[in-house]
Amino acid sequence: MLPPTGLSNLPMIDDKIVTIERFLLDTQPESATGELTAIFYDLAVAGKIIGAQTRRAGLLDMLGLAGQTNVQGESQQKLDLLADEVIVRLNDHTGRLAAMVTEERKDWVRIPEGYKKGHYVLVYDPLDGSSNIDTNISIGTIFGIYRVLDKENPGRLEDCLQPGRDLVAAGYIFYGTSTMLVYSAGKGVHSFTLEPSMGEFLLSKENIRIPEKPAYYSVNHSAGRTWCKEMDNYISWLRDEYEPALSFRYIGSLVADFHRNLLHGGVFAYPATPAKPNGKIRLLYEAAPLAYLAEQAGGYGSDGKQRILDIVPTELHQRTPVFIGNRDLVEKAEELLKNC
Ligand code: FDP
Repeated sequence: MLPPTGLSNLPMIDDKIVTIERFLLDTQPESATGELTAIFYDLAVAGKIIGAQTRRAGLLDMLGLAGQTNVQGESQQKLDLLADEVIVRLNDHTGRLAAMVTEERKDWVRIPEGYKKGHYVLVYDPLDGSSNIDTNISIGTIFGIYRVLDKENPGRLEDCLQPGRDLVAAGYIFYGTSTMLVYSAGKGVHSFTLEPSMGEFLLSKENIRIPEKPAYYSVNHSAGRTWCKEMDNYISWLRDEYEPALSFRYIGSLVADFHRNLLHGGVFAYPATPAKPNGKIRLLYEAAPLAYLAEQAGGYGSDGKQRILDIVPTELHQRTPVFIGNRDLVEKAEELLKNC
């Protein structure tokens, strides 16, 4: 049955319009305190603010470099700093978090004096793919949420250095042709699309599964001249042997590449090279949350030798090679790269 006129342009599931707030409340376990749900809701608000600023960036002279470099020595874009500030200011006083780790700050973020510490830790990359901002390419915010290790003594470095297998939830907010929030709290992957005139995230896909037949492989081919020969073999296998034939797509904006491969099937690879022995992608707030989402959607994430979710971080800003996507495509990387 066609929905009544005027509703046909709203995302609906089984003829129902479901807001993110409704979905979060309806799907939280009975025993839940509501703390995690509230963190999600604040992240959705952050997504609305960052999405709005991203769209206005060209008008407001927010594009371009802010004249500083972050902890990885990369130039910080003005929007990176703004996105980071939005997330900290929305979350540091709510009493739900005990610590935050962000790509933009060298040390982990403490809860300011005078505010209660909560039981969760938020790790995030406020604006991933930011080297693409100036050219109007889709970018995103990636996040992961952990429980503190000791509720009696919350907010320590150890709380921040947990392996991805202990994530309570993870997701990303994607600033593309529309703004989308995609998350999992351990029971499937769900996406919400921002209805811009109402400012509401509406459920657009429930229980996303990576299609069994993948469509794409994504890697920066220009790094190929320095790959080990096993990596060359892997790429040849993807390009020349895999059936059905895969198409090559690489945006160079991780959330955008991951999102496309999640919906259409495929693998995103950022391998090690002699110049970048640990690749480029950060373990804590990029690789682990996306590997968690991939596994929740029936896929897999590996560093080429082991499951990404089993890597215990020793540093906040540690990098890792990544292969994330359909399980068979990622397992083939592990098989071929054993001796790389
Ligand atoms: P960016 O430097 O623009 O922030 O992790 C950072 C990242 O982008 C990813 O979003 C992206 O997948 C990757 O780097 C692109 O790196 P290359 O330009 O080396 O391919």
